[in-house]
Amino acid sequence: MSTVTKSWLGVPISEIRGSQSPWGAPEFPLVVPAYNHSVLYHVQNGRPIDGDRPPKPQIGRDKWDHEFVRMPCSNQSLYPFEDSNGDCHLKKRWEVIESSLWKPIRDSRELANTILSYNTKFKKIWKFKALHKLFSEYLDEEETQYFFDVTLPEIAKLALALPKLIQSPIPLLKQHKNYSISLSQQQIASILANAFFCTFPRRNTKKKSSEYSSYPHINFYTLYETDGSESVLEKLKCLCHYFRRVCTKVPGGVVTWTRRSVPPRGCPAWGSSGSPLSSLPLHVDSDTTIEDAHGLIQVDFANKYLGGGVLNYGCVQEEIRFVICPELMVSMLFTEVLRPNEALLIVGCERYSRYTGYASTFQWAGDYRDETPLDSSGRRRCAVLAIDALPYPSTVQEYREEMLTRELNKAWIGFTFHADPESSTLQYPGVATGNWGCGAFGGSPRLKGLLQAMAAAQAGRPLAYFTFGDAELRDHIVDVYNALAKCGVTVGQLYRLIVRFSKTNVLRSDLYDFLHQVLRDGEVDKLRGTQHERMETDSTPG
Ligand code: AR6
Repeated sequence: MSTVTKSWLGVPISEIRGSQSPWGAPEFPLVVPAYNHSVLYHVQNGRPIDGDRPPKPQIGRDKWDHEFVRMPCSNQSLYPFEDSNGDCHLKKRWEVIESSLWKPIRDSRELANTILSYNTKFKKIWKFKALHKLFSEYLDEEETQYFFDVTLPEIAKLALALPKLIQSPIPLLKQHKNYSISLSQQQIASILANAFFCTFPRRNTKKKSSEYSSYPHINFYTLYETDGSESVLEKLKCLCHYFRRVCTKVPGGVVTWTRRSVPPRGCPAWGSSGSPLSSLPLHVDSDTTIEDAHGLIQVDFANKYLGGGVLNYGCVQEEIRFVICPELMVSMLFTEVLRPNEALLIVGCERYSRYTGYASTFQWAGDYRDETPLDSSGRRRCAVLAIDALPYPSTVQEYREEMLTRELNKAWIGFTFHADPESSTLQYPGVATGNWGCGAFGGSPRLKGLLQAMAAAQAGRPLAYFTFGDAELRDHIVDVYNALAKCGVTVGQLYRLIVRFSKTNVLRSDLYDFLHQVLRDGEVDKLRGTQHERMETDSTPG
């Protein structure tokens, strides 16, 4: 008889989703054009999109200012070009892009020259090392041939279709804004084709004084400029695969981006929160990855500059997610750097690639057919929540009270997306997360696990925590959570216990040992007293 050991503890995943099926939870709000929602395609009397044929573009007028993405095809996009006498003239850049992309491109040298033909300032700077390495050393000859013969001409067509496919301006998702943008997958493909050919104006510099210094990179040149380490080349394979797929059959769905910004006074007073931890359905799994937690709100361990190092050397959770689901990369076109009290939710992206490995061992592992159903607005029922933790050079810093509050607020702002703050019942779907801030950012999973559980309990959202292969962490999180829940500990009490730990014990003992000890000593009863006093003081009129 074989013994099957399960990889999870806590409640079954169906309790996190709110149903047996991954798709049983309520849908997110429909796509409806509004003062706070720009829909770049035509929505016909709210008619649902079937997902088979791409919707038509919304008609509008180009805007060339600080509120909107400056488009490469704008009539106002001018660029200095030298004539044969060496004199400089301003020319419409799109005309140059058009004439360059219509010409055949037979190898990576010609591709590099094409890109430089409308980025002339970088002629002596950009070397395209990774691009050359990919096509002349890494891929086999047949694959390279297929790319230049078949895929690349289609990517060029897709890029050149931009003015036809996007006819109304794309607003920037600026700081302090609560705003949504919806684009069709076809529009997204055209944007990414332009990013591939590095056509977006004013996006090739990161100087502090430059217009887009507070936005991520979008033109792919930063990736081409790396030294072409294996993980970079594998990321490029994922991106080429995406183009092969969308060029073969244009996807017909749509994707919505929503930025949420909550002023600090709108965040919970953590020290006096009376939400019981026992109200939180918690599922902890050591084997599954976040992207496979279908139907849940999947956390992206983000950089405040969305995408992090995806167009560079980065190859951890966020970057991998972005290359297997490249539609997420469009966030980088319009999302200004996230503030501490902001989060971004992306609903509807499709996954195109499989992968193996992680970081330096990351590899593209072939095509992925995404079977996620569409919602009534034509979006895949996949929600990716970008929240950025802070990087911590030391444990002591991570435990500082303002840092604890910062991370709690950040997680809570993300977890309460589209939640009903008045509702006392659980809000579905739940959240799928894990060691947020604990890899590249150096945080501690034992602390971040509890902080995210507190934010979820406060938000009324069930939580699935994926420990990424760490069975011991899984067991410890569940042990400490069960002990806290059994003693009726509230979010506020736990917050104060962590603050106490941070003031005395951080360098000497372990947070979970400390909490177990406190519970054994019956100190929670004393805390109950202080919480009562504190709540009374909070409500005493000044
Ligand atoms: N599913 C579940 N857990 C995962 C997965 C996954 N697919 N991938 C990784 N983990 P990290 P951070 C676990 O370093 O510390 C990027 O450059 C694994 O235990 O990606 O928040 C961003 O752009 C891993 O060690 O997130 C930011 O700049 C841990 O999650 C920065 O990294 C943390 O993954 C964010 O760093």
